Amino acid sequence: MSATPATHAPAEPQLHVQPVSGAIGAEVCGVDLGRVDDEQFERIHELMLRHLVLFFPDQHELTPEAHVAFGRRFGEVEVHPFLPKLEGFPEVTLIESDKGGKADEWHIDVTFQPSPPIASILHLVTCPPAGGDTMWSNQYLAYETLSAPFREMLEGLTAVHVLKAPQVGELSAEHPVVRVHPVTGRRSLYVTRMWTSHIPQLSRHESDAVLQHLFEHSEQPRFSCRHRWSPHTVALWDNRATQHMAVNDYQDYRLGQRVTVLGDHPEGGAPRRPDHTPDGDERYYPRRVSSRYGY
Ligand SMILES: O=C(O)CCC(=O)C(=O)O
Repeated sequence: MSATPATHAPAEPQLHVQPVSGAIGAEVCGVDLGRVDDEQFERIHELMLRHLVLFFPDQHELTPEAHVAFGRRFGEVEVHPFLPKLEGFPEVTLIESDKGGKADEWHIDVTFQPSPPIASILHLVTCPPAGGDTMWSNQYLAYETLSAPFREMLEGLTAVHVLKAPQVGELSAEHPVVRVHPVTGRRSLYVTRMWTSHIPQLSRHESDAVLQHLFEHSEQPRFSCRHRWSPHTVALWDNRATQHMAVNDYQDYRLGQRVTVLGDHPEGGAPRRPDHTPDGDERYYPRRVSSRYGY
């Protein structure tokens, strides 16, 4: 009887993946984010592209160094222009409930910058006994469920995203209303209630009406998942094709530490110009500018 030769093929990474809704999100168990090997990283990256937000429970040992190192596997990590940071770790932004850290409006992270983050990694260190959940919404689905004529109308339009904050004055950037994901090639809606002020190719009234419709459309529960936190769960999301918001229904202390990854310049279809020229009495001015905290 001949002996079966030992096989030295690398083991399949033992990740257990469980989708958390029909639209977006999966829980991933069986990995220590402080010790991710190349093979596990490739699998996590692929899962992020597929599910858009991943939840890694029980990351009790995740140090700030390891959190930043995990972020660096995706690309250069951001130092946020002004949000509070963990002492000694400028790349770790603090989301602290008793210091205004309640991001309770739908948003895409940092779109008021020309190059917004591609991904965010949030380590929930302390959470209230109940409440303080976070929701994510799938912006591929939001785009794909618009009617064909409406999608056609949006093609090539841009939107201006504005932050006004005492620490930095005004920051703004212009991005396509519909962007094309650089890896998957899929189109997604890329406007967001917290930051998007106007569509410069439309009149003010048209822009307000179109944006209001897009905000309401993109925030629907049918595109979303809602995550109930336990301490030391880490969420990783693709900031190019999602929006998120934290539900502000609690009073107890809540602390998150976030690392965000740079490396993107949102691209859409061929731009449609020129910008709208105001005529008569109609003053084109973006009516809705945000003065929120700066996520
Ligand atoms: O606190 C949360 O759950 C979400 C925080 C947030 O919106 C962000 O990190 O951009």
